[in-house]
Amino acid sequence: MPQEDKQYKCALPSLAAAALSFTQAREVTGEPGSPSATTTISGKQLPAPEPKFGGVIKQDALKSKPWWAPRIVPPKQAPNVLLIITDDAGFGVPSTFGGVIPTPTMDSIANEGLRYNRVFSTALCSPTRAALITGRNHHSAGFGVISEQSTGFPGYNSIIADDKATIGRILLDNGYSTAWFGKAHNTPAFAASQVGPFDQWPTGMGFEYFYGFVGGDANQWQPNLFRNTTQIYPFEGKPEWNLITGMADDAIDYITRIHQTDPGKPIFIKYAPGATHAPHHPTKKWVDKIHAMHLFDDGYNKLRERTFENQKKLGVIDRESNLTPWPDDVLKPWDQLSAEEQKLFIRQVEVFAAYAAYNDHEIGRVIQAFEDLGRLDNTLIIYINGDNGTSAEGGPLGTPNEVAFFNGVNEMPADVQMKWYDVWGTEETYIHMSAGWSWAFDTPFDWFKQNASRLGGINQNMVVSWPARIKDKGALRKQFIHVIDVVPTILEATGIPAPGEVDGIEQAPIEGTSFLYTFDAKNADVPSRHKTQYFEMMGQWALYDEGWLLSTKVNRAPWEAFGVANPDPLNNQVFQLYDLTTDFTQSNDIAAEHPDKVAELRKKFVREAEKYQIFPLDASVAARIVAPRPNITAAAPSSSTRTRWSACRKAIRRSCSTAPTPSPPTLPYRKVARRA
Ligand SMILES: [Ca+2]
Repeated sequence: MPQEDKQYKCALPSLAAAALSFTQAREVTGEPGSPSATTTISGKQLPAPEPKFGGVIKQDALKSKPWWAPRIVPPKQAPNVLLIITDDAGFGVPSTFGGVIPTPTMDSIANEGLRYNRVFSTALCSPTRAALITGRNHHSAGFGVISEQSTGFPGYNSIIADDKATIGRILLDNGYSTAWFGKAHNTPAFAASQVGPFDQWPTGMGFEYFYGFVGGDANQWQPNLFRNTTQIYPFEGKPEWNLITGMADDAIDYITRIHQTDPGKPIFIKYAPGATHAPHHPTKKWVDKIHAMHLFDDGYNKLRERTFENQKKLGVIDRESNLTPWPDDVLKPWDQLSAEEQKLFIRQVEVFAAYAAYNDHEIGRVIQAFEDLGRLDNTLIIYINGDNGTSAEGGPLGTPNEVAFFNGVNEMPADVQMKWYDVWGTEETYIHMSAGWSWAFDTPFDWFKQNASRLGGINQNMVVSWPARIKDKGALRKQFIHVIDVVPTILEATGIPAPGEVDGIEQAPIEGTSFLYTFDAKNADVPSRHKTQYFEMMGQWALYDEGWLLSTKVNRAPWEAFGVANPDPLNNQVFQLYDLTTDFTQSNDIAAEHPDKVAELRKKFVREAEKYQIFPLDASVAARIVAPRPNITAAAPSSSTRTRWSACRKAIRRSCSTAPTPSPPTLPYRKVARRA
């Protein structure tokens, strides 16, 4: 037990001097030993060690003196923190950054605070989210890829090790209320059932309350929904029910409940809606509203040009930027599509846009709850658009059933898809849109989700507000920021240190860099403090270093997941080099002019790879989905009384990756699930 944590309860004179310096930093209120006393903690050791009893114990209570340990509270003025991250949305989606889809909530946060145009993800869902909650790189946190592709290496096993406690745990042990709403994609697939273990469910990672789904995506009409670790079915008998609204309602309830019980207690919420990951499931009201706006009638090439012009006008990209060219060899230009394809694709994108707009609206209701309770002024809101670029996993044609992609079916012709035209977005579909739209939603960049070497896969955007602290309202920040920087920023904002030890386990260093300095107008244009960053996803990689970006050339489209993988992803690459300080859109490859820089950055990538457990590199995609991994039933004796469905129907619903694999029953799936 470190001495610093003993001091506030220790009466021994020999320790008094040593304790003094820490006492000064600690905020204590109330009479020590009284039931109402509070204290902050040093935070170096979590949980804070039990204080020594400071009263007097005799054989008789009348002659004894009671003593209560002080309640642990965060530093005075520590803000509420609302951390919002949406799913599968590229730079050109929100209106806040020049997109055509109305996102007034994000606009208003930008106007009340700051917008950031160089915020980077890892190119994929749970890797970004592991980095976001731990402040460590995704391979460091065991999430080189999603858990559904996990392999038995420290960088890829989808296990967040005990030496990397999450921001939820740190804030909880420092006196915050902590909650997580929406997508939980950092639970290993092999722990996502009712036998657990639950240490890597949100409630096991420092979030006192969880309301959401476990896995990569969810049917928003009938989700695999949990409250803490108990599955719930609030949608039964309510055909209008939708998770986007359901989770906003539940978050508002939660905030209100905490506030009414203890108005002084700061709240930390991770808010992670399923939108806009497939399936796109907005309400009809929002589909009708977007349809009436006719935003997409002239096709995806025009959408791209219009978005680019908006971005320049708004000043959210450099005005001298070049628009990256349309990939005619990958995606058919709009005017070469058949009339039927155009009709179908417009329907696809309107439902996607409705989903994005609906989601932003519901996020606005959660923010309003802070305002209604008078708590918005001291609330730090971090709203990140997308955990990766827009998804192209629907392939060039889109699909009425995303799961078809996971099974290698990604070319369903338009005339077949038209059978779902009228029900697109309802519970009868599990949809994805044409990749042409996805490309346009990543404007001004190219490529998509999964592409870790292209800005279309990794360059997100973000807005941040904190009325009590950020005064440079409506301004833009261009510093390089990565999702690993969010944890150290929250810690600096709250005045809480990164712990050296949690549950007796020494903690690995935080790898991100706080961007709190960018909150001040005087630092608007200072160079980024985050100097170097690697990117790696399924064998495609890049290295950012003080404005330079070394990229491996894209060698497969995201929907081509079933081919032969590159056997030597470290060396068997075409290298491209960009100067992002003058080339905002990564459109001018200068590798041929700077061979020394290319060589230097390649070496640097190897050093980063060794440091952050990126090796062994693996370029396979689908092959890893079926790789052997721990299984909740692997050690169990085979039993004729258990079927695939009885093992998973309640716990997993539509994603039964952890279940044994005998033949499924002949009953239609939904009937089996409903009957259970
Ligand atoms: Ca995602």
